[in-house]
Amino acid sequence: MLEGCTPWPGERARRYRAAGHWRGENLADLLSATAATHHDRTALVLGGRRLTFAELDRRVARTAAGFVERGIAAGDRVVVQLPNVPEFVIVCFALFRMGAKPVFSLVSHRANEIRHLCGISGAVAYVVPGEYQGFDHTRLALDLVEEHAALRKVFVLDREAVAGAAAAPPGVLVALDDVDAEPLPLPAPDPSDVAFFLLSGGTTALPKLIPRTHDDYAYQVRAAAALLGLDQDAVYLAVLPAEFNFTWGCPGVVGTLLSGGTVVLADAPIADECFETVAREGVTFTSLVPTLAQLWVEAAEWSEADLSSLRLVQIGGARTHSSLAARVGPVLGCRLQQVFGMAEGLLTLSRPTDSEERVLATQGRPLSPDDEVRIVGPAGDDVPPGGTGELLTRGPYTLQGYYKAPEHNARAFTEDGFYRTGDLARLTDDGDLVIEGRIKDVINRGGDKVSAPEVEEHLLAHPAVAEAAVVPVPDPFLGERIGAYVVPDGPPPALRELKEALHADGLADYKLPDWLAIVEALPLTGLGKVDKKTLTADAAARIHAAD
Ligand code: J2J
Repeated sequence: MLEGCTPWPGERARRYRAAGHWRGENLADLLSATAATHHDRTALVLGGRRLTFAELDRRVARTAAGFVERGIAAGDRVVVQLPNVPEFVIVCFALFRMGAKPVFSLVSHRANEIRHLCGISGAVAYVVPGEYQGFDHTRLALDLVEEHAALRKVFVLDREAVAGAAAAPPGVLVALDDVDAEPLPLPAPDPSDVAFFLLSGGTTALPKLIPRTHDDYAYQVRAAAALLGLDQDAVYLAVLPAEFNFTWGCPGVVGTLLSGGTVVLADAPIADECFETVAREGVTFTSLVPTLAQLWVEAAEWSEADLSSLRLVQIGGARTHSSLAARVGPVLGCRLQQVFGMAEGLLTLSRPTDSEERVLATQGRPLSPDDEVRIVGPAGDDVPPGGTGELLTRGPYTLQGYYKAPEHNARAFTEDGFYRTGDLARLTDDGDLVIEGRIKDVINRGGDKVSAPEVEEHLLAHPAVAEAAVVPVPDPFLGERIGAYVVPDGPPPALRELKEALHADGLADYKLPDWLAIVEALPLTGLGKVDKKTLTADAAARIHAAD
């Protein structure tokens, strides 16, 4: 396994192989094998663009050869930041084929996040859209090339952005279209090695990289696809960003493609546009965060679009209110599946045969019979059956360690390899998981995970801020928003001023505080740490009083 990653202990690896979970297959070959069977069927759709499996496989092979021609080698890391376009899929599978490792970045990430990703991954290349939603990614990429010695290539989706870019060192900027060469015989990547990196939702100031192997991810998507009964008639609408684990492989984009089904990419999650796409393409399933599901349900009550092809909507990523869950099926005319998941691994899902009561009230059961789940109290002991505690897990597709993070790993994993999720959960008598809250210092803003320490660090860098603590504040739509408690240094800053400063710092916009309380001091726990429980309760009371 790539240096800096933690392999599964031998005994468990043998068990997962013996059980047939890990089959020694790599994701690129799996796609080629599907293409060989499904040749002329449609693999990818975006608006009027359609690619058959044969075309997709050929583009992947040519792009892989093109990357090799441009000096990208097996083992290299490549930060990939693209919206939901076919090229995202092509680039990722091309990198899988040649054994280079995509590092998935959200399109909303800015200098702060990308600088860190390039630094920690030692990326040699960065794939960008050009200008997207008013932001000049090419400009940022060129700045980062100057900062990071390892970073020597920037591949740009929009050819015009290459021509229009301010003076770049020769050979650095390359239009993605030009990454194209006669397919080469390339050595197959090792299935037990890292295929790509996902980002952690982050309990630390800077996001950690999650290595996902070919073996573990192929298993995740195969098991999830089997659970949903996917076959070549599946049509998946990728509404959320494709680089989100939920969209990419739960079973999502990869699971649908490897089942011979069609992936329809949505370039915006707007309900009415998505409904037209559902009707036009005969979409059979999709995955949404609760806030989007809410918007869809509201829009569907007015819409005349034909949603009759839709059989299943998966909802996950954040807490789903039972009132919303109850409306999904009747209004959208399909089944609901609750999904609890994490880029680190463990997925729990309700099953198609579950009673309505179970589907509405729980987050279902682990995907794999070999997922091990424990619910523990603060001292690390198992709580009595039915009790609430921290969810710990290990299994055939849950990481054994973040990339190059030995100190953090020592805290995030137990000695026997269980990952401490930081989520509070309980198990029902039927074995279903119910998520009750969390102990990690993260705000879940409508499914977007924001590390409180990261925002605090940026607030503290502002001259008008002496102390800062970031906590979730309740929000009827997003579930939670980002609340900042600030002890000022001199005249108190306004929320707008802080937001502008953090934006200028290069922090992604979804991490900017939504709400500000100026206080004289921050409450402390007996151990002298900021008492976030008190602040969270205080924020909820203030919001409630203001309503
Ligand atoms: C409450 N909290 C949830 C749920 C995730 C499928 C689905 C989601 C993700 C994801 C994913 C939740 N109810 N149903 O990767 O493959 C919160 C928990 C969890 C964190 C992980 C997938 N579903 N959460 O959301 O890595 O706090 O993955 O630990 O972005 O989201 O976030 P992330």
